[in-house]
Amino acid sequence: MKVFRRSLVIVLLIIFGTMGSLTAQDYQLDRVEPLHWWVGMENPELQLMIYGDHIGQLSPKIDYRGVDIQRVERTENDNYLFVYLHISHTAQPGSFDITLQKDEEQQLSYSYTLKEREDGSARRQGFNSSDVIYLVTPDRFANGNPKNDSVEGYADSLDRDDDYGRHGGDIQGIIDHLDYIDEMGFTAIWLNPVLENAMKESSYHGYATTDFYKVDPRFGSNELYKKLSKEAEKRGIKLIMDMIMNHAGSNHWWMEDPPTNDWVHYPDEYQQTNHRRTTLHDPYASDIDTKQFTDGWFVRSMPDLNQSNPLLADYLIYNSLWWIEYAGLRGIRHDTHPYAGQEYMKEWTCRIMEEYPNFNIVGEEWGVDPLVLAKWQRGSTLPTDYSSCLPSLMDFPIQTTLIDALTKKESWGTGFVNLYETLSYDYAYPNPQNLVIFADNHDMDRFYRQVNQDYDLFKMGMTYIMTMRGIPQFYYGTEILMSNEKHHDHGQIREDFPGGWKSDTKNAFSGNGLSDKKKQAQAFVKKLVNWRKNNPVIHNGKLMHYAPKHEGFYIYFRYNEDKTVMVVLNKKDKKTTLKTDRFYERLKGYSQGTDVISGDTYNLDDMTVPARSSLILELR
Ligand SMILES: [Ca+2]
Ligand SMILES: [Ca+2]
Repeated sequence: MKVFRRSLVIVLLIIFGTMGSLTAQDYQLDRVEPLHWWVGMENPELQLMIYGDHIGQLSPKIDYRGVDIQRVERTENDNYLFVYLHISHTAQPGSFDITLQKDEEQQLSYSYTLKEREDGSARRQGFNSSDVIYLVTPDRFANGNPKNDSVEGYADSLDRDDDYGRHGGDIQGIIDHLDYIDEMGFTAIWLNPVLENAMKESSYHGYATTDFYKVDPRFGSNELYKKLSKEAEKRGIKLIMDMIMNHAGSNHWWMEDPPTNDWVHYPDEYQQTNHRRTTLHDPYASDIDTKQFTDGWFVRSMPDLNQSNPLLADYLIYNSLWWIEYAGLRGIRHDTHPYAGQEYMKEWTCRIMEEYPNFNIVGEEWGVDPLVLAKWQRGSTLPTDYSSCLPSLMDFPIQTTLIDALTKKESWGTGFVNLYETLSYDYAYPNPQNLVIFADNHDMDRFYRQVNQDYDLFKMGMTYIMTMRGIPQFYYGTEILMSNEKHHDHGQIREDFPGGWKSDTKNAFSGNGLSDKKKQAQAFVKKLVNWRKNNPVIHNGKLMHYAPKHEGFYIYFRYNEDKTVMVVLNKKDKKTTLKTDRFYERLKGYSQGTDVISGDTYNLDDMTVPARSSLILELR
């Protein structure tokens, strides 16, 4: 297709070269992106990508007070124009015509709009450690609109029997159940990507973007996504958008007619990434390994975008800013963060944070060693001179060691001591309090499976995540002990939430048909999350923990000037007396503690801790 169009252009040029120039009918305008913009942005520059037949042969003109064309970039493909505007801080909201001319004669015109920003837009507060994030896979949570389950023109249609097919969940379904999310105590929602994935199969997960400016119609529309944001906001819930700068879907519209020959890496011969993320800081890494990591494709269906092309680099940045401003986002979860390379991730994060200084972005770096993660966090001085503006990272080291701590036998070097020691590497992070901690997510076995469906361990893990430093993230369905039968089966991990579909016989929103154990778990999570919500001592209090003595206990304290909370995790099979004298630094002045879940009060000098239990004691 690409070759065909190019040769067509050449043929046309030869024909018209002898006959004179192309006529107005030969030009066609298909897209202008971003779809609109705003006045009063911090950065006065804006890149417009204009796409359509032979657009590249035309010259844009704009006559609007405060808006000037800074420069025009043309590429080897004459179906594109990249127009850089300067929008002065005095420019007023309104619409203007972009006229596209040939030899001073207008061939096409497009009306472009500059909108007014919402009050406080630049100062918006991103998600932070006072929040608990609920992660939802939109196709699998609730079907609020059965009419959009299959959409004409989109090959991947409804098939609820296929774990990897589309199940019909959508944005309306999430809006319909915001009250449930709110009542559970969650104050932020992160949805797996919602942009168009016009892929043949497995499009439900959303990680193969085929249009960066369009919500997938099977999920809803841009307007509905914005409505979700507004409805969430009313309940004090912040919306976090999942974004992917590293790759697009192979059916992305520009793959048939790319703006430049280097728009994606390895356009002609498939090369897969080696996934060796450590090449980016390894002092001994070879160039070939590093290049294969950043430039290789994630998978065959996801072409690797070449962000070292400045036009693409800008395109993606303006796209991210557009969504923040348009949808009122309070944060971004950035997929496969290191894969787009250090330099670009610095530029992307810094330009977003310059525009929104209180915003938050959490990057996915699936490293299990804090030293691999720490270098990415804003303010890091490790290992050398690299510093980006990324405020937060997904805390994979804590997730991994939490599972080890809960499931492995206590010994000198295994069990709780793993967790204790992993936390000691917090020294490497500029801001450990801003890391996102979690027990599971959409890419790994359900937490309940990871702890071998042991309910006591489940409660211990949840207690840890909700009382530890950081920003907890919770995967939908974990509150009702959802578990996947087959190890690492993504389709099963992202199972439908019961009650989200009219025909469901079980309903986790109402509790109808749920087993007692699932109801119990849900009530436990609800109590825990709501308690955390109202306790700043957990949001930003200090932390002190005590070395586990391989007897099955792990004890830590969260404290500030007003309050001290003692957390006791006990893996022992029988009730045990806990000697508390070595905790004197934190117990000074306190004699009793009341468990926030059971309401039971314990004397601190003579504490009998129930078998296999977790206690969150508010000290008095
Ligand atoms: Ca639907
Ligand atoms: Ca890449």
